[in-house]
Amino acid sequence: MDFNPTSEQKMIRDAARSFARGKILPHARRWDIEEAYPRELLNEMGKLGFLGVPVPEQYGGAGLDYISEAMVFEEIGYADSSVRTTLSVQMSLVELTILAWGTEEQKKTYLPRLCSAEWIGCFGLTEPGAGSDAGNLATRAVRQGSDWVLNGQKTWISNGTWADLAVIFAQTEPGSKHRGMVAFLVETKSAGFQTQKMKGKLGLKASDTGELFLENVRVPDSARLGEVGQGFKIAMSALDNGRYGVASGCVGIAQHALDCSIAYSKEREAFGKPIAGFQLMQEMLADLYVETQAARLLVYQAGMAKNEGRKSTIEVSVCKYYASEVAKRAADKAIQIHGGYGYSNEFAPERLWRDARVASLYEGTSQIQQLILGRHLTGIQAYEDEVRREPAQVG
Ligand code: COS
Repeated sequence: MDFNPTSEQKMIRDAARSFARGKILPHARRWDIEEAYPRELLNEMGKLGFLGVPVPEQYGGAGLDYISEAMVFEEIGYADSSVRTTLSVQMSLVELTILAWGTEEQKKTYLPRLCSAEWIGCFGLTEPGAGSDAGNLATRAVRQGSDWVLNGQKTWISNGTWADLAVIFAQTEPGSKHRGMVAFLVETKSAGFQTQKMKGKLGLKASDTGELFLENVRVPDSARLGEVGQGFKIAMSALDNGRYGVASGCVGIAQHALDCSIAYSKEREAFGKPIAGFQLMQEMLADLYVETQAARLLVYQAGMAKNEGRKSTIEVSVCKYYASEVAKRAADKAIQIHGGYGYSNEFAPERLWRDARVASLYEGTSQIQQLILGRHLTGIQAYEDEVRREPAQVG
């Protein structure tokens, strides 16, 4: 076990840090207020290799390891979780899913475009009536000759209105639950494919979130990802990557909360002294530091499993659960340390707090992670009706 980053990992981390602190952080507050960031930012990140970190070079990626990927997510997430969310969906949920399940043709066609940000991808699993219960899809896929016809609606889709390519999950046999699920790579310019922006989010305001509407969208059988009946497994294995990205981004939120709290507490005076010297402040800073570092190490533990090519579901659930809860607590503590100023968008903690909130909802709630871990520890499957009582998903 070695906790020291390799020279390659250091290089990509430093490049991501300098890009994030120079080109994202100074604008994050404005983008949050304007509820958008410039699409061209992604092209710049594509050129630097941040959009295809673990994708092999032959498909246009950077060919690096999963710890490097986590470091990029942490650095971008430190600056702006909206931008990190775009990156997570693009890299973890779309590219890595095509890499794992796609045909050679699909990999060659789509991965270089996605790694360079020429194309944007989204992940169409969540529906108005299916969030945590991801096997309960209403979107239908019906075979017609050599084509498939897709009908349905997806909601809370990150990158939804920007996307050129959507991974769409659908049901082939209603009533068969996850056994009849199938996945497709659907180009969003296809006839019958429409999107609509979702507004009014608490956080991640600058990120693109949309609804997808599929009305008689016809795709060839060659657009199918994996086999009919493998859709649920594809979705779950994709989430093993997606949740890892969310957890890494949460470490970035927590680190930002810690850094700005240290800086503020050394500057701000009360009772004639910098508040950093008061022990109750130091207690909060110490907790922030320990929890951030613990979350980071749990992310690296999952990254090591991924680097070794092992199934990482458990390690990923552990770090997603912990890091997303830590990010919320850290942002909350940062507000407390900043006092009244923490309640204003003039300072970072307010945005960190709003952005952190979604992390224990999307890509599997904290309760879903507990359920996965509970099953793992006891060997007992949760009761079906318990799964259905989960709150609605954001994804
Ligand atoms: N990787 C590969 N396959 C997996 C898997 C994983 N991580 N997790 C489950 N599977 C497979 C199982 O092996 C099983 O296969 P068989 O039918 O061949 O035995 C199948 O998928 C069904 O698994 P399971 O019985 O565990 O499914 P459940 O319906 O009980 O669902 C939960 C399990 C609740 C954990 C799952 O539905 C889930 O993660 N829900 C949350 C979805 C989510 O995160 N949504 C967020 C929006 S998407 S951005």
